[in-house]
Amino acid sequence: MKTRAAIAFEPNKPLVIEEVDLEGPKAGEVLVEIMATGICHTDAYTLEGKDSEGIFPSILGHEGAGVVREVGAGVTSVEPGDHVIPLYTPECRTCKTCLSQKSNLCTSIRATQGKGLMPDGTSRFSFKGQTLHHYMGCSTFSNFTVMPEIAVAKIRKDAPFDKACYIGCGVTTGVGAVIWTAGVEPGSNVVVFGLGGIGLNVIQAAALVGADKIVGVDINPAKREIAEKFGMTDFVNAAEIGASNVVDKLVELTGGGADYSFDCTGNTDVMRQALECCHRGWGTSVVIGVAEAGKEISTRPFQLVTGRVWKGSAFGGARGRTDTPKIVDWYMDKKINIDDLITHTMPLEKINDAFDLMHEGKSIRSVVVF
Ligand code: NAD
Ligand code: AHE
Ligand code: ZN
Repeated sequence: MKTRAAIAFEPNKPLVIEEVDLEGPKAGEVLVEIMATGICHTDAYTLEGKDSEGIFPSILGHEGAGVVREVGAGVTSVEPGDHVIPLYTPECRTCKTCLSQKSNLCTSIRATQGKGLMPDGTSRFSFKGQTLHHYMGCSTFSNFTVMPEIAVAKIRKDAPFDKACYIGCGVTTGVGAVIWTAGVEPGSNVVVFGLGGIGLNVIQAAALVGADKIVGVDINPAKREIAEKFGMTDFVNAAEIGASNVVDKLVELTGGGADYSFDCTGNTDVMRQALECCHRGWGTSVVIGVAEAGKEISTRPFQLVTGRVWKGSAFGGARGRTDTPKIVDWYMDKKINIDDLITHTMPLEKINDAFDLMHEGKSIRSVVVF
């Protein structure tokens, strides 16, 4: 079939909207009509050539929602007409990791996914005879995409696509990091670095679980107002006070250090600040931000010897098919606010504007509606 898609032909060039060719689903796969997709900073990072797994040409996008239109042989868990969220972290429920229940990082198709291919080692997308690669197993910047059955979460049909798509990455990543990765307890002092599409979800989840102080750190003061609306109690403008003063300021504000901190910037210097602002003896820092290829984190080992814990979180630690539908319920039950974080919606033809708005610090989330 033909489908409209935004193609990333090469790094640092605008996406190009074209009619591309899409092969139908093979055994264990489903054809999904993407109704809406968010644009996450990770899409921008890959488009900028910063992702060591970035492949061109490809169809980016990993934050979608849509409808199953066709299923391949042997598919049993979904059927045409089901509403789904594509999962870049699938849940096969049979691999060592899924069975361990210790992590959400299902390994069953990770190798081919990282090469921009379906589990059988081929791509379903092409343009004028040239292979186009899949991205994070999703490629939601296409009106239709093919996904492995284990990589779609079936969700309720009354959830609006233009909001539910954000649960495909940003909402689940931020909320899940607080609830599942960190396990933030009521009364905790929390510090959040980067008040964007992820950080604001960390803030709303910290408020939801009853955190005491929720300190937000950003270099863009325009983020302050919305962060306060989502539960931030204190704001630190890192650009104003200077990077070298950030840790001292946060230790002072939290009365000795954060119980939990979260990096939602992808900047490795900020990751260090996030660890070092944690309370001696127990403070835990969660790396959510994705750093550029070749970057490394560092700190004095003494920071860990004295009890601080450094950990990371992918997709908020959420088990895709099990947990994502729950987050949709929380949204529909008004326990979490998604509407106010979606600052811009646009047709596919305007998708490059979403990247500009993100880089200019003018959007929280942009959503393309097909
Ligand atoms: P965003 O662009 O919406 O927000 C980033 C924010 O960080 C902005 O408000 C920006 O002003 C702020 N910032 C930049 N430099 C800073 C600094 N030095 N100090 C403080 N704040 C600073 O991006 P997003 O969509 O929220 O994504 C945030 C990060 O999370 C990205 O690295 C993205 O790739 C990553 N991410 C990771 C996962 C995961 O599963 N681990 C999932 C989604 C996104
Ligand atoms: N491909 C990069 C790493 C990118 C990365 O860490 N991705 C996150 C999700 S970001 C969503 O916006 C993730 O889930 N990672 C786990 C995984 O298995 O990819 C690199 O460094 O090679
Ligand atoms: Zn993302």
